[in-house]
Amino acid sequence: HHRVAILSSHFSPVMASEKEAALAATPSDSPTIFDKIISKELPSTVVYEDDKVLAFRDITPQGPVHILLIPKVRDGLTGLSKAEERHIDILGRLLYTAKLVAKQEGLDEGFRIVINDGPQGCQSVYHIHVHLIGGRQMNWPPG
Ligand code: TR5
Repeated sequence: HHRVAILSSHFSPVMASEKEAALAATPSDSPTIFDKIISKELPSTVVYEDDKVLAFRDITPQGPVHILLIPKVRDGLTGLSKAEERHIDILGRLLYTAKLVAKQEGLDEGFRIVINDGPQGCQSVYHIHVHLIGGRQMNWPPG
């Protein structure tokens, strides 16, 4: 039993995270873990904060730098596919802030921006977020 647990966690990290995404993949308007990060009820490593945007380090980094940028108020923006005209300002602000944070993190050679959407996009948290990943050579196409 113990051995099975070790094998499954050691040899199936991709399957585990895909399963996690699939399990969490029911798009929902319920509060998410990010609300607790915004309220500081849960600790996170904040790298940038203003009145509209919070940026903090991803707990499972996919590169030397992996930061999530989120709107402090979700306002129905569970994912990019739910964007309405009223979200145009915050969407622009998230991307512009990603550029500022990339500079702050010294990602002068480049970086990757990702927004996962929905089950097929492997979205696992239904509070829109921009991934900023860098500090290593990226590959294309993504998985
Ligand atoms: O899969 P998508 O695109 O929805 O991205 C969600 C991201 O949130 C993943 O990269 C997770 O690693 C990240 N995540 C999940 C949690 C978490 C986090 N990043 C920082 N801190 C976190 N806490 C405290 N708890 C999480 N469940």
